[in-house]
Amino acid sequence: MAQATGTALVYDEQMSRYKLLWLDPACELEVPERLTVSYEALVQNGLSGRCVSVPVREATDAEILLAHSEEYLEAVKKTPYMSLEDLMTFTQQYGDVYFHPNIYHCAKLAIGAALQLVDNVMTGSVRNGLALVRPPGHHSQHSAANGFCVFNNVAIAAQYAKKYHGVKKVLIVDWDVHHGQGVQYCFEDDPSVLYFSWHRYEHQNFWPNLKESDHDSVGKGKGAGFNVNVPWNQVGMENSDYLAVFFHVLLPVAYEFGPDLVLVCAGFDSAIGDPEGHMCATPDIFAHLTHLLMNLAGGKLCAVLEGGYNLSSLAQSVCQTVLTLLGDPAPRPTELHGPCESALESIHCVRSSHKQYWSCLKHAADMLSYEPSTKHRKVMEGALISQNQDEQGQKTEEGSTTELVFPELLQRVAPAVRTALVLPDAVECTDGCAHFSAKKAPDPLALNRLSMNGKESGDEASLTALANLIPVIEKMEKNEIQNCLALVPDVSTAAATVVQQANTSLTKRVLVVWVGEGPLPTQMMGDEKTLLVHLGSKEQEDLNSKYYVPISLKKGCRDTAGLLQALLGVLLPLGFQFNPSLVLLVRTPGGNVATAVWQQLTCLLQGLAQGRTLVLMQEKETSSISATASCLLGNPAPSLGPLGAPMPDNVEALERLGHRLQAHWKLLQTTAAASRRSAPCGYTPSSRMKPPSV
Ligand code: FKS
Ligand code: ZN
Repeated sequence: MAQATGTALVYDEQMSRYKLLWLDPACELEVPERLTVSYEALVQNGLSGRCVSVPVREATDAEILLAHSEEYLEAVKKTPYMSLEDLMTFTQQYGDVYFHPNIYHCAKLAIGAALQLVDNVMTGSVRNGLALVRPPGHHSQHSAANGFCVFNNVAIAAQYAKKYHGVKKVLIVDWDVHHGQGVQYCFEDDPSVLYFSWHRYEHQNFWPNLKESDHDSVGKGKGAGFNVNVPWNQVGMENSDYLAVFFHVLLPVAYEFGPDLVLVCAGFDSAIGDPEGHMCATPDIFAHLTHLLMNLAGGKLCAVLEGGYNLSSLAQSVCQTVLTLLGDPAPRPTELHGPCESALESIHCVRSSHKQYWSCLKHAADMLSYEPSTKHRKVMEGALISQNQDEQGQKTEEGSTTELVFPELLQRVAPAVRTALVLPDAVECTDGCAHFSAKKAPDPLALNRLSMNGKESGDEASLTALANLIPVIEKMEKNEIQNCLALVPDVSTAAATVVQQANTSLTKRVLVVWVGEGPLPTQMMGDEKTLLVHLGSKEQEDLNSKYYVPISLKKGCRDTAGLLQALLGVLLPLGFQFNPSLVLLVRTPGGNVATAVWQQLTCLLQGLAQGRTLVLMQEKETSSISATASCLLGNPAPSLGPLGAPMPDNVEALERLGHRLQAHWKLLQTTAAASRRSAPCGYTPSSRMKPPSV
């Protein structure tokens, strides 16, 4: 089947036609404007116009019964005919939810929207998409409404995908700030659905206050290991904390699982300014979270709205998600300080709880952290509304609806040319790329600069290839070209030239990812403007440099699972923290990396430097041109399928490397300073106590 393209937007204004009809402080946040404001923002930013508009439909009884009981469905069916008084009484049997005469209709549309999205993605009429729905779904259970949710939209979508599209494995990523206990209950003993959720927990002091939301609820029976809970025990979590969980928990497990479809419980109450979440991650983090999930399942990703109560934060987060689904480059992540102590505790605990189920975590938490940090974080001042809460985490004073207004959406302008190709004479051009012919006489200015850098000795062909790279880099810097694939006679010289050229400006920082064996250009061993990560098999002497990171793997790049672990657990955290303005991906001849893994590498690295990636390959490697160009053009990497176990030596080596480097690169940390190996999950009673209120 041809590569699916396009992003679906499933929305109907009808779902804004119900609201809270009585006074209830627990429910007053869930307003119709959540939906209309999100959609308006997509329209205003020209994003709805770039999406494929897919109509909603009502779910059928049979579809609702995929996750709910007949008794419950029959009870909800009666709500459109109830008096206000009866609705209130009906509502009272459930927690933190309200009914309205029109909510049953909307709830059927919300499921129907999710199912329409699944249909379109599974049949290949679009690549991915977002369903903007109300009511949300992830708290609702077999026979109960809960937490603004009537029917479990995403749980039903997962069952539906399995039943009607033959999907074998579904990954559900719940980035809403609340625990989707309804989804957890639905799939607890089902190994075909991997449920991941992070959530504000505060040692069970935050709603829904469940023991089973903790990291040690890993699933039951055959489903053991397929439920991953990351409890946040403090508020104020930032971009670094979210990314650290993706790099060290979710992504390794998700890649090992190898889903056929990714569903996202896309709640945006985990963003800054939200009156429920009290977190500090910025809306642009959702561009990265989305991007990081887009190369699983061959790109088949369906996001379904859950929570989000600060209307401007919500609208921006929705736009960032859709921009990324559409393939626009993600903005450079803002200042990442590394995860806080409390997040590290959570990461450590969840990795420990899951180490027996996942090869990628087998050696997790074997080592103690060497670099004790005493850092404490307070919720960003002035950015949040009232922090006054009682023991149950309920607000104790008015003002909860204070709106924090954000500046305009971060502009993300995609360059006119997505992918430039610099190829030797005889090589065919790939569709959709702009061709910068190497046979064209090079710009004399560029040639001149090269000879000033002492490159006059090379033969004419290699000089020409080099000279053609320079205008491409300049155009990338000017945002006229996003990325480039160049085949050159000698990758080593070309890489050195590019680094030199890029470093001419004071602000430029280059991440060089060197795949395969040397020779590494000697003038390029890393400095504060050049971070060099070398993925190869040769045992490297420990140079102890912060900016030269040799990752040597036994069997080199042929240990697919090991290489992927290096990519997710080391290279990406380093890259995000280094925050380059250009990524230079170099593949040496005979690097022996499988095409599918190479594509993952190429795709995932585009989350950095606003997607400014320059790939250098040896000119004979023409067979990899189309696979590489496809990734640079924004197509998802093909699914690797479930991964086997990485070679034990490699897992251990990576764990060791991470520990060696984490003093400098805090995003590599996976363990809190205070942790000890002995205790159940490594924590002393005192560190388990509720933190003082902020
Ligand atoms: C008010 C307490 C409110 C209920 C919170 C429900 C959260 C719902 C949600 C969903 F995605 F489902 F909408 N407690 N201080 O955001 O998870
Ligand atoms: Zn929520």
